Amino acid sequence: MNDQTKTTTFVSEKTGNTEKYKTIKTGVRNDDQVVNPETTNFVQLREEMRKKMEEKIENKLEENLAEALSNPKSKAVRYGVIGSGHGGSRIAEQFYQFGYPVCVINTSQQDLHHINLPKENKLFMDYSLGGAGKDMDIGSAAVEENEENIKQMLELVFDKDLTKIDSIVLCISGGGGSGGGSAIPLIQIISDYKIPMTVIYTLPMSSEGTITKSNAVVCLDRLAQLSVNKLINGLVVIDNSRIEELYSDVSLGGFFKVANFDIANIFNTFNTLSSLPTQYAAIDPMDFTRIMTSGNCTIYGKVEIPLTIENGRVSMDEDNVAELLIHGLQDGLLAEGFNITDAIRAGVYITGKSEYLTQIPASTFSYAFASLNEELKKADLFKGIYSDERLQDKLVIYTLISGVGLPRERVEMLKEQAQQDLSEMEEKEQAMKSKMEVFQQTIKKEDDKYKLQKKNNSTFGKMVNRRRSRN
Ligand SMILES: Nc1nc2c(ncn2[C@@H]2O[C@H](COP(=O)(O)OP(=O)(O)OP(=O)(O)O)[C@@H](O)[C@H]2O)c(=O)[nH]1
Ligand SMILES: [Mg+2]
Repeated sequence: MNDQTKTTTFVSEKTGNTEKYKTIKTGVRNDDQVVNPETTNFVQLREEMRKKMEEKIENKLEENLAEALSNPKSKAVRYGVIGSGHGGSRIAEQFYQFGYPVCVINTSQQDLHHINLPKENKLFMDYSLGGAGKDMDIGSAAVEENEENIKQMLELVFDKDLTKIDSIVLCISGGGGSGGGSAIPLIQIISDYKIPMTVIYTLPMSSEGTITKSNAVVCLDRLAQLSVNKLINGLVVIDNSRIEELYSDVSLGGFFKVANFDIANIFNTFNTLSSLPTQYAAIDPMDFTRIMTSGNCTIYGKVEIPLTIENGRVSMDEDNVAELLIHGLQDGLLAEGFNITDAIRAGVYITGKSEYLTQIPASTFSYAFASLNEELKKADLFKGIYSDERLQDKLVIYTLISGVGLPRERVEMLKEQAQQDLSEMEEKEQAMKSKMEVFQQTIKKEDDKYKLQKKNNSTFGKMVNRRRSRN
């Protein structure tokens, strides 16, 4: 083998300058491998090398997208996550698995035990018998009593003055006593740090009981007030009953796992994509922050759009893509009953295999975005297109809509269901009492004072008070 190196100069077509070309090896193994400087078209060669290099960079970025989802450095916003109550802690735990700093609180040691976090990131508020038994007053009082412990944990996990993070995400599963009851005092405590805060709030599943449903509505109402008063900067509403519909084939045991993964994964995807470079269209960290802090409620979701591929080419027209996008958008949201025409801002992140993304004409995406903007009644729409090589014959679209009002229909439905269940329960209670009555009595209507007295004198109230006087 006769290896030789040469340096060649040539005139760049682009700049017109004379450039020194790299050293070229002219290894003579057989005729095919010989690079002859006299006959080789260097412009073409350089073009090929540039393409290869671009492919390499592209692959790196694509690799990064998959990796970036669990890389704390590849985030637009450094969120610190707090979970309260059982459901809230489990959603927060899922964020921890994506690499976010997380801490959780609960009145139940049992429930905390199963949360896979370091011990110092979990705070047990020893306030009641264990759990709040769906009594929101207990969740609220437990937080008030533990203010110093909570602050200590926040400063341990997120550093003093919370300097390790830019913003807080507070996860609350509405309906319970610990999570729901804790929400307001917890927000007040966090607000002392003057750090932007987003609440992820879940509404109950369809099969849940009266107290859960009515608690969920009461807590949502309180959070909505805080959102209006800007004590919280974003209120993300997730509806468990909507997720139940989306995953109707998932077993009851696996439901919360699937739901929590989706809730944290989609949020994390927005936060990750907004930090990544793309050769198409980018939503940058500032755009993402603007969407997240638009006030009122925020909803989000993801949808898969199958691509029709013929002979390795995408064969879909503009109308087709736009239609799928608009229909898919509403279907994929993790909440329902909102009026999306209220939206102030929205972010649409389209992801797909770069091979197919480059085949879809820019006008198709523009048309889809324009139709979407019509649908949202001219919200401020941010558009991102990112490659994701994990995807095959489909696009995955992540949508974030903010500034919408409360989900009126859903709230009314929850109130109605709670009211109906309550009447049935009262009837049953009445019937139960009459079964034990020796003499016919008229049951006195309870006023608030009497109710409170009854609560404290109830077996449950007495037990809680005894435990508290021991502490
Ligand atoms: N998305 C989601 N929702 C959950 C999960 N666990 C519970 N929930 C929902 O949250 C509601 C409140 O339940 P919990 O979170 O267990 O209640 P808690 O805050 O611990 O309050 P107490 O049990 O009363 O002390 C339930 O009715 C469910 O709808 C979860 O892991 N994920
Ligand atoms: Mg609980």
